[in-house]
Amino acid sequence: MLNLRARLWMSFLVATGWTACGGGSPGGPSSPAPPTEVLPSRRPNIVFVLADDLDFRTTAMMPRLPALIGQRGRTFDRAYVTQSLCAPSRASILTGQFPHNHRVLDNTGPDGGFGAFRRGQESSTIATWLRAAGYRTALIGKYMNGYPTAARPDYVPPGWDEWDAQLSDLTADRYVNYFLNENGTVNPYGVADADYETDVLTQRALSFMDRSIQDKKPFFLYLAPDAPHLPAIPAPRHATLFFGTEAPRVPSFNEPDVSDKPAFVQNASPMTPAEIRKLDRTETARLRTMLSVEDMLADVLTLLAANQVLDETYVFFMSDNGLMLGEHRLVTTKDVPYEEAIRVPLMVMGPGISAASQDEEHFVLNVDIAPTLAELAGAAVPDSVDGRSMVHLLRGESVPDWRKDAVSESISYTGGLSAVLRTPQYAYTEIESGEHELYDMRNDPYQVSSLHRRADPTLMAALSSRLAQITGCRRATCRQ
Ligand SMILES: [Ca+2]
Ligand SMILES: [Ca+2]
Repeated sequence: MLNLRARLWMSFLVATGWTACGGGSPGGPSSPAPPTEVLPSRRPNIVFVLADDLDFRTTAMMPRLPALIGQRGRTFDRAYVTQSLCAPSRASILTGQFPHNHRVLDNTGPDGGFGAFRRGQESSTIATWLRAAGYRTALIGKYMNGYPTAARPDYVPPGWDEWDAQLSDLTADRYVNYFLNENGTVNPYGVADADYETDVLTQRALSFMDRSIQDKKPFFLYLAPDAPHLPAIPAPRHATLFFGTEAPRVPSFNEPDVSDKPAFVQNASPMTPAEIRKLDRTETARLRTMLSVEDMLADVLTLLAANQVLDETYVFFMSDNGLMLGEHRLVTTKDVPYEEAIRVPLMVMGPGISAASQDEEHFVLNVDIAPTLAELAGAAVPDSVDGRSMVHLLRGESVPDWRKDAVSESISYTGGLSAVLRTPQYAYTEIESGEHELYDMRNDPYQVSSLHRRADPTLMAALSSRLAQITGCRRATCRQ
């Protein structure tokens, strides 16, 4: 297995002109290739890989990701999600809408998960738009929390030609002991090495891409492994790596003084040494599960290169939300208004995108994904979309009227509805309880000391007004 993987990896490096793992482009990272001005004559394929709960700190520890995508495409430093929770974020990715518009506000309950999404949103998604434009579409992996509760186990939503979705409501282990609905047939998987979820999804994805390429059909692949979501169970081949990894000991780690914070943080006890050791083991396990996702990416890119379609395929790598790893005493929570939860990795490679390029300036959101994929595919975008296509940003072109701030909404953990406005300088939070937070992100990037009690009231009022504008936006008003 390892030998085969090593050979696939080497053939990928050779096929794509790479000489060494982690080594940069043939011209070196300092001399990126000029962007291609001409779009491919055929419509591009699109592969969208979505990790689950992968935060930006863990992303930075992934050993092969830079060579696989980062150094070959564009990395966005200011990628945020409109709600840092699985189902609301996935609903935003699939529809291009804010949670306050698609109304999938939680993972469970009447306003949560698959039930809420199926009720109002499934008939118009990136899948239905791209399929209507002539694309062959596939969802492989995690669809929505609670799928397929209240529907038949063989239920396949509209818009998907290939459907290999995990039955999320029938597994607690995610990586092992699960069921896949494979185009209407439910198949069980166990605990054997060959049943490991990420690898099974990879094989299904390779088969779908191979068939589409042979049939000369442009394809859209939405590939969503469960990694590194808890319980993080690594593949046996990765089970002993990264021994001794720690959760990042940043200035906000196990924050001693939380008197500046809202009640939901003040109510969290400091972590004990035993709890910190447990968190470190959890982070080690999460990182191990990401090695299988790197194998997945490598296998996907190898297949594209071997079929000479790598230069007409866009590959996205993103996460649905981040995760708290002990910052402000918050341990593996996510639906909270802090940077580590709301900011996500986003890397894109493909035709017209410069190698080793970085966007440090523009706020891009999960609601921008659907309109971006639609523009790349030449598909029509319905007016219901709140996000904007970032195709010009992918190419490094200037977009003067691009948004200057981002908002992430939250419902679960903060003691009521909350929302955070992120501007280049500030992170400003309002909670339904009447509590506020304000951080100067340039001087306090770890959000250790909230300034809300001593801030200029004019500044607070301006931030509050802007926050209300976005949390009440709809369609075109969100895009302004
Ligand atoms: Ca998630
Ligand atoms: Ca503090």
